[in-house]
Amino acid sequence: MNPLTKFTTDLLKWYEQRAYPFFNDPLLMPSEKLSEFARDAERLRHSVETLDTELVVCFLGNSGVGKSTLLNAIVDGKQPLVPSGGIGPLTAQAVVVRYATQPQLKV
Ligand SMILES: Nc1nc2c(ncn2[C@@H]2O[C@H](COP(=O)(O)OP(=O)(O)O)[C@@H](O)[C@H]2O)c(=O)[nH]1
Ligand SMILES: [Mg+2]
Repeated sequence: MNPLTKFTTDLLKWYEQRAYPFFNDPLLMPSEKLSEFARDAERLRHSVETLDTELVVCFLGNSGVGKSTLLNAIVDGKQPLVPSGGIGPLTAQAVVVRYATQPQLKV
């Protein structure tokens, strides 16, 4: 489980087991506020479920507009991931870049 998923899951558990029972008292918390918390918790639960699913981002554009440069800067910034700045299309084929614990190249 990634650290953010664990943190959020723990937070939700704390909310359900500790905070909600405490605040579920009209003298302490107006019911509209409690409903707002319930909506926030539901949104957070949904985010946790989708956190580990792959998010596909597509870079499209004419040759030489800076797609590869941008991708390299976003992913690492030090080591180039895809070639950039040459003459003509360098990555004319569709290239898929994915996170992996070990560097690898599949053709
Ligand atoms: N001035 C400027 N040049 C850029 C920028 N991004 C990329 N370049 C240059 O544009 C050229 C082509 O970039 P590249 O990333 O290979 O383009 P791609 O064909 O879209 O992947 C390279 O010489 C880059 O240095 C930018 O934001 N500003
Ligand atoms: Mg390119």
